[in-house]
Amino acid sequence: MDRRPILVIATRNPGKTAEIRGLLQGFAVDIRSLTDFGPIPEVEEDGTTFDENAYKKSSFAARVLGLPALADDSGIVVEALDGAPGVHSARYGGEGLSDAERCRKLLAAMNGSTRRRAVFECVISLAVPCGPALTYEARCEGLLAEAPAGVSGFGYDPLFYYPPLGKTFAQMTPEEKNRVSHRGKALNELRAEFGKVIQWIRRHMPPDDPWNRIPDGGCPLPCPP
Ligand code: ITT
Repeated sequence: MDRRPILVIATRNPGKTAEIRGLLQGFAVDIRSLTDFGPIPEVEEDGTTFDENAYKKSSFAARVLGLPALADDSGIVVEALDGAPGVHSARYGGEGLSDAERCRKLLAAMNGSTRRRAVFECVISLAVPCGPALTYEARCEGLLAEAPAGVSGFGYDPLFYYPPLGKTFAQMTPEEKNRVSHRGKALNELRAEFGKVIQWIRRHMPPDDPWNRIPDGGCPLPCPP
């Protein structure tokens, strides 16, 4: 039986799950996603900031499952649209649209504007069942392309042109995107202090929890490359 401590990735977005799993690879932690636990009620993401929504998702999952949970709230903030879609990125244009339809909707809203600056923002919240949470946040600045380009990634990746590499997120390999993206940067901060994060989780979990059976001293888990 796997006795490694469990960390839940509290997202229903498969694109995010894949990226977060990739970024947390190499740690001796059993990473589970919400789909590993059967039906769990959905949290209403009615916060006005990425921060609020990230905490809502992580603390809800941690409380319901009794396990440390990591959530991501993110979105694309477009200057010419006064910050839209922002926290509403996942449902921009209405429920039930595909990623491609949302991209088309965003391009149509830009109506040929020459102001193309856009920022991807991400807040990662890691909560324990008794309530407290750690927060990491990062952003990535770029431009909205005039037309979709590339097939990798998810969401608005085909529209997000990153000038330093001369391509959209959807034209990058996962490794390239992770090095520069909002999510990659936020999770790299977490990775950089993973030893401390583990100590923090341990203090908030019961003494007999697998998190508290990690040996004491130094970085208690194998560090990623
Ligand atoms: P969860 O709440 O279950 O995590 P979600 O997709 O609803 O999934 P958000 O509320 O955080 O997540 O919405 C984020 C949306 O922003 C996401 O659905 C994409 O449309 C977009 N987005 C965020 N990060 C992105 C990225 O790296 N590439 C492309 N689009 C991204």
